[in-house]
Amino acid sequence: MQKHLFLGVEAIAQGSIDGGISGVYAYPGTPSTEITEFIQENKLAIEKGIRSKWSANEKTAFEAALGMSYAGKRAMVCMKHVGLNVAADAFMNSAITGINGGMMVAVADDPSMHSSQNEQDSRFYAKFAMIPAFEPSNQQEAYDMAREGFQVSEETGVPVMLRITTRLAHSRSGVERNEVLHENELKLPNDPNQFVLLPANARKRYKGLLSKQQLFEQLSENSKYNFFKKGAGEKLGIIACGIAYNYLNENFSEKECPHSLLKISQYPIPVKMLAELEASCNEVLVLEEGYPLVEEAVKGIFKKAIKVNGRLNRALPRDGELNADIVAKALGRTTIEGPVIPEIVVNRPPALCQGCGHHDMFEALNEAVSNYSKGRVFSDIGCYALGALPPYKSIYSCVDMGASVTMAKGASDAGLIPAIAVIGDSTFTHSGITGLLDAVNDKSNVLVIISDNESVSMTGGQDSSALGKIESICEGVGVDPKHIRLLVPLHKNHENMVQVISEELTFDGVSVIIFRRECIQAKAKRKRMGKNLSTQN
Ligand SMILES: Cc1ncc(C[n+]2csc(CCOP(=O)(O)OP(=O)(O)O)c2C)c(N)n1
Ligand code: SF4
Repeated sequence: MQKHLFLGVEAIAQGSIDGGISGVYAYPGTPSTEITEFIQENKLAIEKGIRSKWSANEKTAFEAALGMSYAGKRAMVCMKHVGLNVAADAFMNSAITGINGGMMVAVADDPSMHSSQNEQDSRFYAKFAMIPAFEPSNQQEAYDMAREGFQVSEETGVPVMLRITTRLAHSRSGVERNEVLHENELKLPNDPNQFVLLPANARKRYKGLLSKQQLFEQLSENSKYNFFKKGAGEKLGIIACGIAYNYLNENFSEKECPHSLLKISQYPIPVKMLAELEASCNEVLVLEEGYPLVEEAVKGIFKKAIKVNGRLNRALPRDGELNADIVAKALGRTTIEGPVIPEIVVNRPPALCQGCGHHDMFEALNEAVSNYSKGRVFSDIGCYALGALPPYKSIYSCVDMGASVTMAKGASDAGLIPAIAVIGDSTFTHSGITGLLDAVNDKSNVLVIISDNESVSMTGGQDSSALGKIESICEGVGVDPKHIRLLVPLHKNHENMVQVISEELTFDGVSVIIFRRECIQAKAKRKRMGKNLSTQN
């Protein structure tokens, strides 16, 4: 059969199309973005009319997917790991409502924080919500799990999680496709109260979720993605989860792994298989990408005193990604070190593109705030967060999406004057609007700068939900139209920009300055694709 050379994210996208989804809902975030982009551009998905536009944030995406599932159809929701924090309320409750059409939560974690604020491990969320989770060890498994996961969701009655990490998301391997499954027909839930989480009903449904835990364990014990294999050696047993199984195999490509091995790619942990491993060795090494979830759990499950090696006892580094060499070292095998990097080759920090409007904005902002001491500009997450680095060093916070507005508001409440927020257009509609509403309701003394480059640039120039709507949103939440100012961030406008910022800094109340100029990278991409900016959304 013909093989396709798919990235992990593409394998998930193709698997979900072949698995019969009627819609994908997502907000961009590395390393998950290309799952949705693949579906948006895929010929079969377009022919089938699979719904695939970007959502305003991960919570709206999650709830829309749950709504599609309510209507009986199969739906996937995709996000990066921190996006699951935003969707967490809906996510936790969806385990209790359960699903109607199959629902998959595809989450991409970013250990080593290549492009993230933290390296949290989404498997904990699956455990927290008490739902089954899949963790592929390669691209073929990613495809198969995405294709079959909707059926598992329908059989168990709960959403299932598909968790990947950066290397699997962004590396390629051959994938064999399977037959394309039909989409579900529209069908309402049999129980009209299923999705009504009023306390009396929620209590009943929660007991139902608890009673399914045994079934989830059985599915893990019988999963084709999990297995136990007894090795020749008596001493060491290995537990390899997800992509760590691949790293282990890389170490034994020339011969069989001599150790007893438990591969885990479906959770909850298969406890019976774990008992077989326990019986076969007297020391265990746990290889898992992310936090020590399995490592902590097995200590409470093993019946005999058995030494557990892993991240907690530093047999492996406590943080960051694993790789084949790290695994080799933990196994006491020799590794071949590459050449030492000469001192002249230094890491270059990321920088704003030449010609980016953010340069002009920070130059004007720095000049306008130069009369005040440092530490008064709160930023958000987007390309403009690079304003924390030289040469601008303009901003003093970057915490989570939307936090610029609310942190500036809190600092202003504490008496910090002036308190300034810098937020991008996409982040503003993701979670800045409600913070602005708080500031308006409290008559806080804040200046909110919205850097509107008319795209979601940091993640590759996706369409922004904010396009053409920012002024009316600000007015709608109650900002005085006299204090909603529009500027074009160009060098020739520098004096005027400094003047407008200085004026608004003297205003005691909520003011908004919109810096509007399209991101030059997004503009080039849009032109290549023959798209018109005004018709994007
Ligand atoms: C909860 C969450 N979701 C997604 C991301 C990934 N992400 C980082 S910045 C960003 C959007 C930035 O867009 P915008 O605010 O318009 O700024 P720009 O990069 O265009 O300047 C996204 C989606 C994230 N860090 N956190
Ligand atoms: S991608 Fe766009 S917004 Fe980001 S730095 Fe480059 S030009 Fe600026």
